[in-house]
Amino acid sequence: MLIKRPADIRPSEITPETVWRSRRRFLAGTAGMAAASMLPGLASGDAGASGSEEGPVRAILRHAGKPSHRSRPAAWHQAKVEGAVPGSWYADDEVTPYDYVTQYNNFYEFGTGKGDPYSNAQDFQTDPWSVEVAGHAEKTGKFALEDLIKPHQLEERIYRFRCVEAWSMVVPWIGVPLASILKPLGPTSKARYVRMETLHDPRRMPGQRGFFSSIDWPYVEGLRMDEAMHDLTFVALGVYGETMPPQNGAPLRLVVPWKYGFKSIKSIVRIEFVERQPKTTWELTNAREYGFYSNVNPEVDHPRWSQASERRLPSTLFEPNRIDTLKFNGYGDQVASLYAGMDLRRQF
Ligand SMILES: Nc1nc2c(c(=O)[nH]1)N[C@H]1C(S)=C(S)[C@@H](COP(=O)(O)O)O[C@H]1N2
Ligand SMILES: [Mo]
Repeated sequence: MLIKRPADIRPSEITPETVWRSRRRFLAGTAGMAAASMLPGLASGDAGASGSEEGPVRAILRHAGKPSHRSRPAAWHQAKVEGAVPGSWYADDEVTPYDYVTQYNNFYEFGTGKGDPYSNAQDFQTDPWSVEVAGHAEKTGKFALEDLIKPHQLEERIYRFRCVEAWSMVVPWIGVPLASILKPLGPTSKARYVRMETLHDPRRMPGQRGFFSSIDWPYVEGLRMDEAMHDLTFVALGVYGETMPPQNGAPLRLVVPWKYGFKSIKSIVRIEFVERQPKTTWELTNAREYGFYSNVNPEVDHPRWSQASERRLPSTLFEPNRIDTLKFNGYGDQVASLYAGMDLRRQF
C-alpha cells in the first residue's frame, strides 16, 4: 500500500509551517480478524486506531497502489471521480489507511465477516446502474446514475466514521451532498422523510442467498428531510481518489458522519420521498438495540456494550488506540440544532 498526499497547510497550529504527516501501518490480514457483532450472539472484535491530518488540503488524497477490487466502474464515473476537487469538510484526524478502509467492512449482502465484502465483492458489476425515484416529488421514475450525477462537481470530504460496534475510521470520500441530488427532483411538502434501498439481487450478492435470514432484504435506511438536506449528508461515489470499491458500496452510498455507520446505506437503487418515518433494516431486525435516529452518542450505551469510547482503526491488542467517543461524532456544532427538544435517550 502506498498513499501519496501533497503537503497540507495547517492554519492554526503552534508551528505555522507546512506539515506532512503520514503514519503508515500495515495490515496483517484483515480476513477473519473479526466477527460481526451487530447481531446478538456473535462475538465482536477488530483492529482499530488512527492519527490526524488537517488543514485546507490542496489536492485529493489518492491511493496510488493496486486497487482493492477487480470490477471496473463506468467510464463516466471514473472521469467524474478523477475531476473531483478538495471539498469543504476535513476532519482534524489522521486518515485511516486504505487497506483498512477497503478490507475491513460491514456489508452483509456480501457476508457478515469483516473481510467478506472485500473477498466476495471483487467482481460486483455496477455498470450500468440506475436509481428509481418514487414518492412525493415532482420528478419520479428510473434514472440512469449518470444523469443524476452529471450536473454536479464532485468533491472530497474527510469524515470521521463511527460504527455502532464501537470502532471508527477517518475516510477520504469523494462525492456530492445528498441535497444536490434531491433538490432537483422537487420533493413536495408531503416529503417528510427519505427512504432508501440497497440492490436486492441474490445472484450478485451472496449474503442474500441461503439462510442468513436475520435480515429481511433489501437493506433499507432513511432520514428525516432536514437530515437528508443537511450539508454534511453526503453521497459518496469514490474513496481515496478512486471510484468506490464494491465492498464500500459501489457505485453510490450514503455517508452521514454524525450517525452510526449503519445509516450509511450502500449500493443504493431506490430513493423514495415518504410522509411517515420509514422502518429501517436494523430497527426491523432488533428495535431494542437500534433506532431510527442512531446519532452517535457516548451517553447512550448499546444494550450490550458501552458507546463511551471507540477503537480507532488501526488498533491492535498492544496499541488499541481507544479514544473517547464524541457526541454526534464531533459534528455537534453543525447538527445538534436538528434535535433541539428531543429526548435522545428515547429517540436513539
Ligand atoms: N446495504 C448495506 N449498507 C450498509 C451495511 C450493510 O450491511 N448493507 N452496513 C452498514 C454498516 S453497519 C457500516 S459500519 C457501514 C460500513 O461501511 P464501510 O464498510 O465502507 O466502512 O456500512 C453500512 N451500510
Ligand atoms: Mo456499523
